[in-house]
Amino acid sequence: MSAVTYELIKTCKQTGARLGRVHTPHGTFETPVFMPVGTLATVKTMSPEELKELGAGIILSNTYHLWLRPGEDIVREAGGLHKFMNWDGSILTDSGGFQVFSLSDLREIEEQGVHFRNHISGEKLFLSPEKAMQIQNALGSDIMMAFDECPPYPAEYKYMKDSVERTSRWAERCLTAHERPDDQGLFGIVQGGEYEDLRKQSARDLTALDFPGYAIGGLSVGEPKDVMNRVLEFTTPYLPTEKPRYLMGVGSPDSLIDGAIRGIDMFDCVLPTRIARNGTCMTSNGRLVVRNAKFARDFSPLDPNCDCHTCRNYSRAYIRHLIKADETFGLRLTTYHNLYFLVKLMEQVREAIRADRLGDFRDQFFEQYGFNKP
Ligand code: PRF
Ligand code: ZN
Repeated sequence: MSAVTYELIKTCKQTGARLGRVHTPHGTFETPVFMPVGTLATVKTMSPEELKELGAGIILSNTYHLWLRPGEDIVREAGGLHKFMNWDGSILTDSGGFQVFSLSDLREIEEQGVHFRNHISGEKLFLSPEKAMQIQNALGSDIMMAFDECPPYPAEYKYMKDSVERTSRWAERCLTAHERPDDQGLFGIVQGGEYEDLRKQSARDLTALDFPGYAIGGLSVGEPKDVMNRVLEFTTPYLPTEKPRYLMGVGSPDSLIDGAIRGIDMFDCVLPTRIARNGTCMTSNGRLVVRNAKFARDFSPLDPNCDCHTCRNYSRAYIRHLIKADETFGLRLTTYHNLYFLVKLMEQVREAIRADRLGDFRDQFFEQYGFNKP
């Protein structure tokens, strides 16, 4: 029995979206789910108690960052990432592949792995499938990700084909190097850019290796929205229905709903926490830049339709004041609200799937959020 299993509860008759449950050694969460990002073993500004309270069942962390500091040995000595950060829910760790490509310059890809420079110290480093597995085994995350290449958008067909084939060989090496299959599940990552035959080839290669779950990578890298939706539509049919599907790095409310409609179960993104720290909130009526001068005397909550701790107790005027004055409490209040907003949104998505009306829910949500406006 795999460390991570998926239970499909039902599919929405209106859209085909999936309602399910993922079981890990640190509990069960319902899907579709949004996973807050805790890059450096903390979801910036939030305590684990607050994450629990706002309804998060799984968070994401990063191999690359924890490898550079404090180093995976320290986390292992602490008793693993859960103990180190005092989070007893599920944890997924990204493999470092994407971070190497997005954060470091001077990278050089070869069959064995990737040479690059530490984005903090400038020191020369090398990451490989084996190293990424060794680090994630030391961290002890519930879900580990295979070491992949996330090519830029757009990329030439020939480049993408070679990259997909290498990512498949790397995935096989990850499986071989994985030392804790009984308490850590390893997910494969489908690449292939916008090319239908390459997505198919990637999905075929990876499903042959029988991972307990599959991610779709290489999206939300600058392509138009309709390209992402089309890629999801032609990729998910090649993935097994009895395993969870994770769309990496996607977290805008519209994309979460449109991803769920295309059969995605898991999402993560820094978007809600990052924009919160620069004074932008997601609300049922669209984005609200609470930093703006027009909120100086607005004593209403961030979102009149939200019942989160922030919205029940604090006004736009107060939060604006805190953020303008560089008071960290302001960042905690907006971060809490944005995470609550996405966690609640996914709860509503699951409720709509249960009632076979996710299509209607999408129309209503888009109308109110303002996505349908020109
Ligand atoms: N691969 C990995 N992590 C990722 C991505 C990917 O393609 C993306 C793409 N949006 C985000 N995070 N390993
Ligand atoms: Zn709120």
